[in-house]
Amino acid sequence: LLAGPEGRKKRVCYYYDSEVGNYYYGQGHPMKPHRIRMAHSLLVHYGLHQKMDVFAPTKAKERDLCLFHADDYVRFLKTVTPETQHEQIRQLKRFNVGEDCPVFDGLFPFCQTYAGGSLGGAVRLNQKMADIAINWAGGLHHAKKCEASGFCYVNDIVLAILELLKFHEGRFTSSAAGPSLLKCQRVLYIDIDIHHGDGVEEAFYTTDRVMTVSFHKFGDYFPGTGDIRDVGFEKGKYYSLNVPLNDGIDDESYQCLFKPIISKVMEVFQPGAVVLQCGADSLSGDRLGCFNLSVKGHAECVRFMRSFNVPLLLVGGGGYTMRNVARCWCYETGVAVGVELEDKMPYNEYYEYFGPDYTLHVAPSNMENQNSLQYLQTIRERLLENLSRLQH
Ligand code: TV7
Ligand code: CA
Ligand code: ZN
Repeated sequence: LLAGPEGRKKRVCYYYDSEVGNYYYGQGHPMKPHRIRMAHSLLVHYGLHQKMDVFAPTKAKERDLCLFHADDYVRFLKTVTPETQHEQIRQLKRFNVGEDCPVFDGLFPFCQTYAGGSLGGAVRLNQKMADIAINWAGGLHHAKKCEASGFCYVNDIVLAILELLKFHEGRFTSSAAGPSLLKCQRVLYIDIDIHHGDGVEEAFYTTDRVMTVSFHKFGDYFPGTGDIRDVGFEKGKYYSLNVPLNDGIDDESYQCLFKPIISKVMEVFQPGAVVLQCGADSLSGDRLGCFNLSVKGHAECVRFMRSFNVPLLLVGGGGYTMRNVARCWCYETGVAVGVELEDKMPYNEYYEYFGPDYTLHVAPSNMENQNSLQYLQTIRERLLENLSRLQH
């Protein structure tokens, strides 16, 4: 069979827990797990569940989480409750649990659930039972080894990458003794959330087995890291890539960086698997974000990564205007399975959220794009130059 422009048909597996939408960070908090349930409802009403293997994630065990996180931090997450947190002020401070990362009812099972989805997806890709795995509840990229940060408690992405590294081999290289079958296991991580993927970058900053690439707003914006000059350290030098952006970036400007940079990365790094964090706070009109991407522009990153025919794990992340998050992840699920969804929405449980238009796509705004052509060209050249330094 000839592959069309969308490439070969893919076996897609999808992880969704029917409880995830009930977890609640607290009044006024912008992070709302309910958006995962909205996205699920929408994609089910589009019939996408019939085109994938749908799984309820197995909750990650304490010892799974400890493959990256410190034992005492995981123990704290497991035992702290909204009622008893006041007796542990020192611990709360130490683990950065408070305003951005509050203690709420069911915090630990929430962590186990979203980490379980990403881990389950990684295992399934390793078993070669799927080409693409999806966990929209995952993508919590700020969590550190012994610290919560930016709405994230455990780093499901780091855990999934560690799992993928167990199996995925990329290209073969030649040893000094002549050509031999030396295994080079490499995973590529790409992060299109508007925030810098600092937790994942930090975890793999000194290794050449994981390349991290984050596109983010940079300058007076959380978490403050992700300078273009931060390229990795020691063995990891040039294996971290940061693409700092200004307000108002649109689809065209974004893709004129994403495509050439990622093409070069795929060519020189040749990963055995790719993890794409699809944070939807880079969409136009996000409550916390300030970019101007359309759902199609955002999803173009998914379409592009899918075209390489390398095992692909899609995770969620940020996204604070719930109706647009649901639109985005529903449409991207369609891209993964290879169907183009009708703009007119089917009726669904959350239909009233999508008024007055009830369409999947919404027009980006007329906000100014503060990324000049000159700026885009300059950073593209600098990043491609860094990439040329790790060739061979
Ligand atoms: C992946 N921005 C996570 C992005 C994490 C951003 C921040 C808030 C925020 C928190 C609230 C709240 C908020 C309206 C927005 C320096 C501070 C300022 C806490 C009030 N409303 C992801 C994290 C970022 C909490 N944090 O990448 C409770 O905005 O800028 C900061 C830090 C100190 C703490 N304060 C905010 O998208 C998932 N927080 C309302 C209630
Ligand atoms: Ca990012
Ligand atoms: Zn974000």
